Amino acid sequence: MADYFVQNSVAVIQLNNPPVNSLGSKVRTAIYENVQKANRDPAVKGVVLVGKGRNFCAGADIKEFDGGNKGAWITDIGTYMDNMRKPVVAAIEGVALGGGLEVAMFCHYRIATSSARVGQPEVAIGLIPGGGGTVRLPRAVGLKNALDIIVTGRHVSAGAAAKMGLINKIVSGNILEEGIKFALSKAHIDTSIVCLRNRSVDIGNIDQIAEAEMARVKNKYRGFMAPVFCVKAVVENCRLPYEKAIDNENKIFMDLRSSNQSKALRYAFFAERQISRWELPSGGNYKTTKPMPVRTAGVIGAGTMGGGIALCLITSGIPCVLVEQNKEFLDKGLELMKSQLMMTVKLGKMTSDQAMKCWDTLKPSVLLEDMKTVDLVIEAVFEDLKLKRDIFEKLDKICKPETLLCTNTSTLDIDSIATATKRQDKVVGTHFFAPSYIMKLLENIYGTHTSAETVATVMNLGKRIKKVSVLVGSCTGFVANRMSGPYSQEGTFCIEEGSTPAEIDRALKDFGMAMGKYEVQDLSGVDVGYRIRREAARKEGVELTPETRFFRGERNCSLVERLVEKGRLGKKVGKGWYKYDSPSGKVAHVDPEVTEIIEEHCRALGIQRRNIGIKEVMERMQFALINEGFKILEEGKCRMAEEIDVIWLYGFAWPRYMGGPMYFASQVGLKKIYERVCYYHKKYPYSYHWVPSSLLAKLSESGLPLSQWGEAARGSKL
Ligand code: 3H9
Repeated sequence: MADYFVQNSVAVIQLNNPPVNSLGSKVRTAIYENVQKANRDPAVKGVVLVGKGRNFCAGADIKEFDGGNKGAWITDIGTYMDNMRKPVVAAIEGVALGGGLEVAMFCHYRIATSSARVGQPEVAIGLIPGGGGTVRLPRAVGLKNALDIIVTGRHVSAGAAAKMGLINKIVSGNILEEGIKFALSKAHIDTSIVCLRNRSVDIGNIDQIAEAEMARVKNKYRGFMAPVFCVKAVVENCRLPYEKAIDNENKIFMDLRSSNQSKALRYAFFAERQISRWELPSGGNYKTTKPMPVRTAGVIGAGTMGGGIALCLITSGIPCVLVEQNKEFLDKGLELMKSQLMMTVKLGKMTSDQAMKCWDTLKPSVLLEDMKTVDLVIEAVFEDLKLKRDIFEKLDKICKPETLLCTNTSTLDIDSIATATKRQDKVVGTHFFAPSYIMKLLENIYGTHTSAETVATVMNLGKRIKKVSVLVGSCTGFVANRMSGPYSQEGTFCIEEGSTPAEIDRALKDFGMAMGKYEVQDLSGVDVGYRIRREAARKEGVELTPETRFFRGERNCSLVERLVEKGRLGKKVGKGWYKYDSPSGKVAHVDPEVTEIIEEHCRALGIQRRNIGIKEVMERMQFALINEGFKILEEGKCRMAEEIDVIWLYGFAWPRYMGGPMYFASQVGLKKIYERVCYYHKKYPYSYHWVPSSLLAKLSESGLPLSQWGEAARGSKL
């Protein structure tokens, strides 16, 4: 857990808890015991704390938070070190985060390599620093810097930390050797002078700073508890004597640790890591399969999706050929891409020099033949099966035999596209979310013949272009859009039955969603889903109209048709579910005309509107999508509930402090959800999404935890 040896009269305590040297109880105890041992040994002149492997320490072992406290508590180690007269040096390589940075702040000195990063990221898992961070960091870097680091949880480079006074020296040699040298050089200096505990904080205009920061945080992190408590703790602790401040921090930390928000955020932290452990039902997994090298890539379609994808590639160092059908469309796409890239520069995420260099790696073209040398192509054209098949057939002939052919379809079956080629093993879905340059989610979809190597390559590509990649099986709408269907439909049925778009949007935002369902629909275009459904119906010889109550024997959501026919296509025309001052207007105003359209629609169809409570609306929207989530697990389209949750966190901005819809279901209780799904199924037999999932039925009786739902779906637990 922590190795101990003496070198050149310096005791070395080397944290040894792979993979990231987290501070589990055994590590804490080992540090405490070894520091005491070094202090007792008269031959030891100084102490170096260092990490084994790539990192100093990633903080507390988050997995231990669900149990009680065992072993030495971290601040006791700090108090002991504060009283040591031998210099203790933290020698930081990799990361010193959370409790890791706190341990480093117990030390009298901190040295680091230039690539090292430090930070207090506890806020991301619903906590405040709990090992003295809110007390010592302001003493090291001042109140304002400490607030920034603790509230944002951001990683700070060693260089920036040195400028703030948190790191005493940046070193370039071997970190352990440098640590020993540094400790010996400080052996004769009084440690009490440099001990952070003994420093005071300048609290000059603390009231003003606190008030401004609290207002900013409440607005920016709406719904999140931890950022508010971070401000509260730092400000209070700057005013309290050291011991009292530590007690205050400990109390807040413990309260947050047992809060539902922190539990959900900790779940999300591990869920995000678990989803990279993909496995194909046909064999092959993340451990056994190597990705193919992707040196160059191609994108077909320079529209908003294609252009955004091409930007993701070039800004991640992957040269890209971008093909459009004609020069006019290409130029239009390039214009938009350029403005997005300039925005990245304006936001300080890259220099204009770097942006120019990226731009030079883009090769715009109107010739599909220019795809002949690339390693991977992503097709991002209009959602039309015939068009996509046609492109894939051509690509199959043009591209190198080993080139992967990816489709950015959001709904179409992968096999139906793959069969247009003679390389079905190299065809895969890569579903980006709009706007594709910004949204973090990448839903990768395997078809019947997609090889493990192809999957490994797109999962790895996702990582390279800084997306969160989730692997799912092919079905209509895949996971994201398939689940969002019942959610949207139930909302709109509830409007027909008596609710309003504004009422629903308010409730969703109160729940924590970043935007309301109808605000989102206005933004993406009310007509988008309508056109897809209308086209599908036409192919079956059905003309969808606002009067169509049933389609394929199922209750049809025809209110949307009514809106589209009245020209309310969304924000792009200044009116949809809401009205806007202009297509670029920020504020969505409730429009009495929409109320009239809804009422007229209900009269025409004989729908009796009633006083529908918002509780029922939320239950119907959320339980319908959860029921669909269980069907997805049941059909093996996902391997674990965590995959569904990550898709909702990143694709639909589900509030992270609610974990995701499946985690939310585990908190509500599956028995209750199953009963309500059965109730609505009886009440609305023509809405197929209310047919209860058989997996949900079984799990509602089993009491199995969420982590085992995937296995249960595969039949090994129930
Ligand atoms: C805290 O410190 C509270 C204190 O104030 C008070 C008490 C002392 N615990 O992300 P990766 C695992 S709260 C347990 O894939 P990377 C992770 O699950 C803590 N496990 O690698 C994964 O396991 P697996 C504050 C942890 O190189 C493996 O390590 N600290 C922890 O992309 C590799 O992780 C944080 O919040 C942990 N603390 O990124 C830091 N950290 O292989 C959280 C990682 O089984 N950690 N694991 O899936 C991180 O930000 C990143 O993991 C890190 C490495 C940057 C360290």
